[in-house]
Amino acid sequence: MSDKPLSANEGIKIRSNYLRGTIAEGLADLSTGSLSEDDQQLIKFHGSYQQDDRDLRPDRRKHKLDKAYSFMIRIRLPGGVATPQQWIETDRMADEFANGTIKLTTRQAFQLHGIIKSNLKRTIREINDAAMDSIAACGDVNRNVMCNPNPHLSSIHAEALRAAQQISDHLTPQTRAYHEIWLDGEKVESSEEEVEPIYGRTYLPRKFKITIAVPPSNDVDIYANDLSFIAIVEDGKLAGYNVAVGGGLGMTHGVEATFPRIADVIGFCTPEQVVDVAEKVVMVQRDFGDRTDRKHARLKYTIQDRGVAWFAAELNRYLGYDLGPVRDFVFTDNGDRFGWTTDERGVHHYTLFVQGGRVVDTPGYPMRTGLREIAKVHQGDFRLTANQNLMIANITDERRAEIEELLVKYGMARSHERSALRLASIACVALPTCALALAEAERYLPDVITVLEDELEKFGLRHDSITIRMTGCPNGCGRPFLAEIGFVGRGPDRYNLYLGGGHAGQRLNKLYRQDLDASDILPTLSPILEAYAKEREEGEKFGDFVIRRGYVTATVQGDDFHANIKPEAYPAK
Ligand code: SRM
Ligand code: SF4
Repeated sequence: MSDKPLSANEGIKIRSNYLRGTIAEGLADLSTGSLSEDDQQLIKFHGSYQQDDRDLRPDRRKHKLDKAYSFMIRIRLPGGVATPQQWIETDRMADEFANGTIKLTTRQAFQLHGIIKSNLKRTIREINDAAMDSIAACGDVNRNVMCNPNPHLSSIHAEALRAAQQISDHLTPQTRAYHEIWLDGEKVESSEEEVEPIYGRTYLPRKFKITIAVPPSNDVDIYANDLSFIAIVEDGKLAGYNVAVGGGLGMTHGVEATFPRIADVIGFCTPEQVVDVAEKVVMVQRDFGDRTDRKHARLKYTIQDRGVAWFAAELNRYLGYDLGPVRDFVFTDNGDRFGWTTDERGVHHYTLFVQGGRVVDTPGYPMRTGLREIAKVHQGDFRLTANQNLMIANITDERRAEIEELLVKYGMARSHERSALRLASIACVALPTCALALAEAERYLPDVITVLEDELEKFGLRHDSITIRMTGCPNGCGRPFLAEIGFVGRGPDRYNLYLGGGHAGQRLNKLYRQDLDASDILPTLSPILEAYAKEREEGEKFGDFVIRRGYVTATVQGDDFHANIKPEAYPAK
């Protein structure tokens, strides 16, 4: 046991009486738009963050006004599946309570932004009325479980989705606090009456993320997750899953003890063992994760410090049986397949490109209205992808023409006729809502891509898929450290450029240039893109090319992320 004091959040959890704190009282106090410091930590477990509009900060400061507080709600959708009715309800709430947009997140969830405190309870209640919830969408618990959003391309996808839903249900916190506070559920008098059999009173040391992938697609980016299951198909049947542990991307600029890390594949389990393995991985992390330092509390550090072999042995001990040997699998990419696809049953799916995951009407492109109209007639479902895009899924032969007509009417039918670079882009939310953003991302990456597109055209690379991701800070919400081209904010209009990520999301990238501003981006990237166009080998991906040609060295694992950076990466003093 460490003799270092526990982090402040541990005390908040202990005092909270299973996540209640004084949230109910805080909501009733309408003299302020904010909640107490402790309750701001606790509402994360209920799926909400207190934020403020950072665009308005300077003006409000000038006029000596409080910050413009509001709340973000993250709606959990295991495997990213939503019914048309749930889409319609979310869309309605976006107008009625939020800022008129829906954000499709990198973990297949909906986010609503800009909800004022007096509307928070009503919004969460209406989310639940629509058979969705926000519990455990954030906080030190297992979050939204991801899964390939193509559940019916084969029967394997359907089985994988079922497993994702089972894991999600099994790991949902048992506290009645959520029901009491938001849904006016009956009050439980004593905390002793309830138990969290998996988490215990202090939940996990930190957030926990799980995903399931069906190779060859790694669109859910398994290597960025605390725990992943990789479907292994043998003789056309699901034999089971490889188990990968210890991935995570967040780090802090200038603190080398923090680093992104890719998950290690440690064994194999049968479909019947999946939920048990998930539970026991969570328990090992519950018991051994570092509760003294939140910057060192994720499973990736537990595994990095104690070793993969230690973790595998401990997991086997918790399970009471051994995981099997890892089986062969291959990932080819981590992007989405856009436009129409038809599955083995002859059912159709349309994947729509949604820039930055923001569903909004803009002049000339009424995407949000179009999707609402589609939801009104659609008889299948919607699938959010982990790349912030949207699949209108399960469209029968008879219904396809009607959906197609609406796609055309609202300008969405050719959403995928864009450069392959843009289609392979992700941007995190960043400004103005994210409290941690150091720079723009969602509002800026589209412009960066526009500038780069002219170069791609010139070099004949328009149809070459190169993953490009931008985040406003190094927490990694847009998974920039797995991109072939990653921009990570360091300050207003200042980005670190990372190159060399694996095209299938299997390798971390490496710092190529620190502190680029808008005017540096094109001159820095253009010669590399030109060299790629002229000198690449047959089938060579951009991330592999920049390593072969020595622009950066390959990052082997997280502890090597800050090593072997070329001196020219740093601007001259
Ligand atoms: Fe994230 C914190 C947005 C996926 C790593 N993330 C935040 C907060 C809540 C900021 C905060 O703590 O105040 C951001 C809210 C912004 C806003 O205004 O909405 C935020 N994260 C997002 C989303 C919405 C980005 C997006 O544009 O899609 C994603 C929501 C996913 C979901 O539905 O659950 C999102 N965040 C991720 C991912 C990607 C993933 O999980 O595949 C990561 C990297 C993987 C990982 O966890 O290591 C990620 N977010 C973080 C971290 C760093 C964690 C760490 O271990 O260091 C933070 C900061 C923290 O936890 O202290 C963070
Ligand atoms: Fe905010 Fe940073 Fe996450 Fe972007 S990466 S959403 S700026 S915490």
